[in-house]
This record gives sequence, structure tokens and C-alpha cells, in this order.
Amino acid sequence: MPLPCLTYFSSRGRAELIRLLLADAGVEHDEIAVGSWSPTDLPPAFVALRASGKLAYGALPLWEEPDGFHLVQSDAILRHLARTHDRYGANPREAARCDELLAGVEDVRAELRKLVVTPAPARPALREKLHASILPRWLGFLEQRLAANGGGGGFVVGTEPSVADVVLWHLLEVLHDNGMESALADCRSLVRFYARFGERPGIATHRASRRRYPPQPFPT
Ligand SMILES: N[C@@H](CCC(=O)N[C@@H](CS)C(=O)NCC(=O)O)C(=O)O
Repeated sequence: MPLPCLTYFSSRGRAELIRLLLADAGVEHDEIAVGSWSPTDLPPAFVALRASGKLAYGALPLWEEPDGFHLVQSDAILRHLARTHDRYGANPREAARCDELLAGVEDVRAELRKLVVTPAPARPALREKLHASILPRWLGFLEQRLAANGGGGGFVVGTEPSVADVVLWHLLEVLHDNGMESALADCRSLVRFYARFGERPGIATHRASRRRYPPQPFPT
């Protein structure tokens, strides 16, 4: 029986959230790596795939199911998998809370991505501002989301794991990978969540896998 398949470049990039969700939900699948992305030297396997017309927007990741259904756009893939593998809340309101959390985390990531477009001489000041005010403010909001779901058994939405947990956990991992974990000093619930969710069997296996691609830190 053929398995569904995720195709992406040889990096975490825009596929990592999808990989984490698949890992947590225990979804058997294949994975194809087309090689390393470079703006000037695209891997031949990617160029061939793009020429095949399968990439509706000319970009990866690509998710394919055995009956021929295929989907691009990382966020659409993530939400499709969350819906089809019981990771999108128990009812429409919980699904809306998942969407709300995903949008909140995206706001934080947009702040972090400013490190990529800021010229090197201005980066130390931006890092300082991130540490001093931007991250504490946003992490405070996220801490409150966890607290607001206090009876949820450690999940950020409802009483079962969801895409919201995966996305929140991934953000916290990115902060750790970038030496920014001190911004979590006043966020005891987030710290506990990070430890606990990271130990779920699928996530722990993915983290320990030798095949996992290395972190991609923001420029210093
Ligand atoms: N919004 C899209 C963006 C996809 C995207 O830009 N993918 C990059 C790799 S991260 C790509 O395939 N680039 C192809 C190219 O540079 O030609 C998504 O989230 O999937």
C-alpha cells in the first residue's frame, strides 16, 4: 500500500511544522528531499518537479496522497493534516482557538524574521529590543493562552493535542535554537509546556532522529 509523501528541500524550513505534526500524530508517510535550496543553483530534482506542473505556486513543500490528491502551501498542508488526523480541536470553537493561536505565533515569528532583513550593524540593537520588550510582551500573551486553558491537561487548546500545540512548541524550540530562551524567564507555564510536549513519543522520536535536519538560526 503506497504511503502519502512529503516532498521538500533538504532542510527544516517550511516543512518542519508539517513533520512535527506528522510525528506527533504518528502518520506513516514517505519523504522525498530534492536537495539543498539555493537562489542561484536550484537542485535539478526541484526544477524537474516544478516543470511537471505539480507545484501550483512553483514552490515546495508538496504533500501527496496515494489516491492522487496533492497540495502545496505549507500552511494549507499543515491545516489539512491537522483536520484529517484529529489535531484541529474537538469542535468549531476549538478549531477557531487553534486558528487564533496559529495567527498569534505567526505574529511573533514575523518579529523574529526582522533579524533576517535587518542589516548586520543594526542587528545587535534589534536583538536587544527583542529580549527586552518584544519577546516578553508576546510570550506573556502566549503564557496567558496556556493559563486560560488551565484545565486542558497541558494543551493550549481543549483537552487533546492539536496543531496549536505543535506550532507553539516549534516557536519555543526556535527560541532555544537561537539562544533566546532567557525571554521565557517569567513564563513558567510555557517552560513546563515546552518540556512536556517535547517528550511526547512522536515528537521525542523526531527530535532524536539522526535524519532530522539541523536548526536554521537567525543571523547574529
Ligand atoms: N507560501 C509558501 C512559500 C513556499 C516557498 O517559498 N518555498 C520555497 C522554499 S522555502 C521554494 O520552494 N522556493 C522555490 C524557488 O526559490 O524557486 C509556503 O508556505 O509553502
